[in-house]
Amino acid sequence: PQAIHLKDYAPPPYLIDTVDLAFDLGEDVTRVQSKLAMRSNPALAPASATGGGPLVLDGQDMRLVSVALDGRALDPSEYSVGPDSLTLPNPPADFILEIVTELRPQENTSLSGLYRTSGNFCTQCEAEGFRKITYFLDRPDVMARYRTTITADAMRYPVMLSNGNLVAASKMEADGRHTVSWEDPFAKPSYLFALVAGVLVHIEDTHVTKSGRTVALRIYVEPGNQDKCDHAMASLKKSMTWDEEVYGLEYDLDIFMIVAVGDFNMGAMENKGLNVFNTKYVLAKPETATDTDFLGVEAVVAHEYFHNWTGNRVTCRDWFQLSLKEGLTVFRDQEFSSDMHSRPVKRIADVQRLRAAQFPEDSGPMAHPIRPDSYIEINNFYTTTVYEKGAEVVRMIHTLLGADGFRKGMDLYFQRHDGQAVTCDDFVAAMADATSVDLGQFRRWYSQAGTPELDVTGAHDAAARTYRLTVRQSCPPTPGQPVKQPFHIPLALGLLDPSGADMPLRLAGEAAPAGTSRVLDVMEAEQVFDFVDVAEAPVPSLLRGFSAPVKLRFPHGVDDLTFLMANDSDAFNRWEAGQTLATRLMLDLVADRAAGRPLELSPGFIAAFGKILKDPTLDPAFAAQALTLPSEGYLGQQMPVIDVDGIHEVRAFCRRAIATALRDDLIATHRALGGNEPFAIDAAAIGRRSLKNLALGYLMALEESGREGTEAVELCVGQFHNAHAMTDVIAALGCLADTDLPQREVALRRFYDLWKDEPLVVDKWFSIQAMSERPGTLEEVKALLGHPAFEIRNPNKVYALIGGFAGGNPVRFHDIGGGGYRFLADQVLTLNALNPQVASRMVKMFARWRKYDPRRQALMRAELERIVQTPGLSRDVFEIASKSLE
Ligand code: B3K
Ligand code: ZN
Repeated sequence: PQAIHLKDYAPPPYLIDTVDLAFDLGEDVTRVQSKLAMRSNPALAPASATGGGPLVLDGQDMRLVSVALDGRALDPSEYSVGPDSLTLPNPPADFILEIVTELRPQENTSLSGLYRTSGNFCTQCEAEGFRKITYFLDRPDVMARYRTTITADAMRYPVMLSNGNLVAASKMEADGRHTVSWEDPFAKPSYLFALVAGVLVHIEDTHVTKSGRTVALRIYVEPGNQDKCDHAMASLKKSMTWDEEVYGLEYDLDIFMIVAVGDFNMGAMENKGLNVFNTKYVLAKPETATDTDFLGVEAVVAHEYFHNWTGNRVTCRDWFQLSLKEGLTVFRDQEFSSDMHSRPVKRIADVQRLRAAQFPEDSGPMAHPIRPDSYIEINNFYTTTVYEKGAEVVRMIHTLLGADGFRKGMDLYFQRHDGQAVTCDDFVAAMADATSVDLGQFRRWYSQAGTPELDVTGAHDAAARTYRLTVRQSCPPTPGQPVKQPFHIPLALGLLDPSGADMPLRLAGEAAPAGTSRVLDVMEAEQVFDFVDVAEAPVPSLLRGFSAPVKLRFPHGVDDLTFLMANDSDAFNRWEAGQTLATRLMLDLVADRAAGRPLELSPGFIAAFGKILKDPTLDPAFAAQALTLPSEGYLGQQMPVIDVDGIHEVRAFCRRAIATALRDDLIATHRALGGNEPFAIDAAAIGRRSLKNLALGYLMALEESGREGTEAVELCVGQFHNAHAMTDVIAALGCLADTDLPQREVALRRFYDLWKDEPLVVDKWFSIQAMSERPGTLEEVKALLGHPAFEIRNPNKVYALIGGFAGGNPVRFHDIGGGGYRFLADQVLTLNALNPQVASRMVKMFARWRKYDPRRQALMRAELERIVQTPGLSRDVFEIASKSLE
């Protein structure tokens, strides 16, 4: 397979002004007629009678039936068809092209293009699925106006939807079929096209925009799911209001539709006026969805809605610019969720996610800049780097410009580029031009991969009353980028005086202090910042709010970290200080264990935990985050060679030590928060549930310790059987799943029996078993592949069972016997033939094989080699597996 490079970008030789599509949906064959109004691209050369040279249309996995140019049917000698293209050697400057193709959606297991889900028809066109529907210039810089006509059996497909507004609908004809037409007045790239047809029910609401237009809002689901749509609808309405208030952006069509489907490769898709969602991000009611699910629905509904402006009205010139829409839209959905709930709690969750997934990607074989330079398969670049690090880059611009400056930049961006397909450079230029902030050096964030590292030291001079911070930045090499230029890093900080208060901050040369928390511009490889009027040695609070996606090192002592945990005015850094302390202590214990020394957890650390647990003034949601030990994955990242078993054992040891010491407080916390209060999905109620379930988790760490554990097991089993909210049920079931108690099987069986008709709940049942730390988990996972509820063609099932095991169960997946690796490779090869995008997500779990000990390295490497050598590999899997081996 060939790599595609950003530097080779060339504008399209032809443009398409309008697209008329007619779908005839059939059980066996679906026929698509496409009528394109085309002309040679005037931006390229003065229009000539001979047109713009050869026209190469993208297309694959279809049968071409006919081609006509300006009404004349072409003879097959007048064009050529390849496996992924249709070429007309020399069309005129201006013409109508009519193409008829035939597809078999029922055989399309890739879930890209037109496919079937639960008997319904559905499309997914981003990034390159439209070319599986008809021959087209399937690239985002070709924007056209679409009219879509759909004909199908009226009984089987009573609902037929496409982008834009409904312009015509027929009654059932004599042949039992009916027809509808939709028209989208906004020019869009082909990746935003959508069609849905089938048996669907909907709930409906309206939103009145700030300027007074009424928009119809509809959420379509399969019959039986109407009772799980209210939260998605409420989230949509909040998103629409938020975008009006914060960015002045209104919705632009008369109707906005969401359709939830059970078979979907990712979370959701922002098709113009017709978002298609994975059911996971629509369906939610307290009995079936956890708090995490509710928050996920809200965030993804908002994300897809926000794309209407950041992605659809202004789209990407090419797929290298993906972060233009994704980084910006993730930033917007993060800010929305922060405004809806608790800002620090959301920030902590987002940073945890970045560290858990993006930092490893950025230091592994697949590391790439947020604007990649090349790809083999674009679907492999919908990464946490493009999305989450992309959002961090936008957040840094927001920090550098301030909220008002950022808004001015957004206004200018839309003023300049509405209706266009543009680049990341265009976005940065709008931000800089609107505010005259120099973002020249900042642009390196778009071109350089890798997580920068900041080494900071501080020196107080009591006589001179100064405090000098020395900041050194570096960035490790990444594939193709051995040497990096310094980044422009916004470093937010404060200095705490011995009482714990923020000191006024005045840099040498400044006339007066400017605030107590400020942002330094770190631009050089090494830079000093001199603060004056610093009477006593301060404790610095650095990178407040995680102001840049970097790794920060500062030689804080244990006392300083404990002090920051208790006093920092920046909530994120209070949490961070605790995590830094815990990480340090736990890594020391891993070393102790490796050296055969006995393990002991610092009593001071346990006491600090106890203080947080008992502090009635703390937000319970924040307390739950502060009392969560760094994950096994995060600890592993801090080691040169990941000690899989050592980390697992030490983390379990620390949980037991904390639970033993704080047992009574944990029980009290669980009891105080444990009543079956009426369910609410606000930040306060979510926070109380998370602290309660954190306490339960710790208590269940005592389960093996005889009498002490009995009460914990009773609490847990009681919660499992009596709780109404899925959050509480799942928390208890998750604890039981790690045990060998007889109640484990009882609970798992009961849970399945209760919920076997709710696929999303069954997914939870699969993933809880896949993530069990019990030694026999791999065998259970293999057996579950044969369970009647498991379906390898359904991405959610694969992510729950196979992904849950390989991605969420480090100690069992990385078992030294290699059985976990063999299992994953087998599944990758099965999936490769069915659904390359899903297969590729699974094979990524091998990418960091070099971080392990020689024995595990050899085992993983052998599996990657077996995969690469398999004939018929998709580009998706080939790219990840081969780059992982490089
Ligand atoms: N834009 C889609 C992702 C499409 C992924 C294609 N492989 C969802 C989103 O980011 O909103
Ligand atoms: Zn997106």
